[in-house]
Amino acid sequence: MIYQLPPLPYAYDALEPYMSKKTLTVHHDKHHQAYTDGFNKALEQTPEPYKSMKPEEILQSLDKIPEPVRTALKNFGGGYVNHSFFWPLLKKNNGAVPQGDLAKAITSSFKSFDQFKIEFSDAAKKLFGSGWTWLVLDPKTGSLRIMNLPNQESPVSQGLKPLLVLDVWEHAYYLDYENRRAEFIEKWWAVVNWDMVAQHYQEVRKKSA
Ligand code: MN3
Repeated sequence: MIYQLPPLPYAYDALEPYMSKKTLTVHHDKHHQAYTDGFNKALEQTPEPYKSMKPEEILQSLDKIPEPVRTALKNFGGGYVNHSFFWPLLKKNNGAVPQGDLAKAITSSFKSFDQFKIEFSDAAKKLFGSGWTWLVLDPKTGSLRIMNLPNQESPVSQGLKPLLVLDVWEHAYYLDYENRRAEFIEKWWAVVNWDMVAQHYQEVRKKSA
């Protein structure tokens, strides 16, 4: 199986002024492409049955895969999967907020939507070095949780179900915001695609039911 870089699901300038055309071009066409290439290379060394699994299933099976291919799959397979998950979660939202079941779940886990935003932004600001801030559903408790993971680690490796994610690697914001990660995080709320988050929430609830 050879994976292709999924096309960006909108124009490169669709998220201006929050994320520039230049940032999206480099981030998608260079960084995501490099993870895709690295993932394909790692798969050449991956033994069966893992080699034929879906990328997410490979990430769930990392502890059974021998080194050094395990680390290569964690880094490049994670980078491939995480960025593929990230792009569709971006869309100019004109101030929209979560609705329906997703809104209820956020309120029930974080007291209020505003409190959720504060906690998520705080986590993203505090993440040291490179990594991603996630909103996940924990199937064991049924509640939502914010978590930071380093580098290209994925919550699916821990049995958690991702709903929303923010890439806080410097390559995600440095061209637009230089070292001002906090400002990037604040602006990012304007491009969260809540319909897509709600869609993920419905899908994972169906699977855990
Ligand atoms: Mn990235």
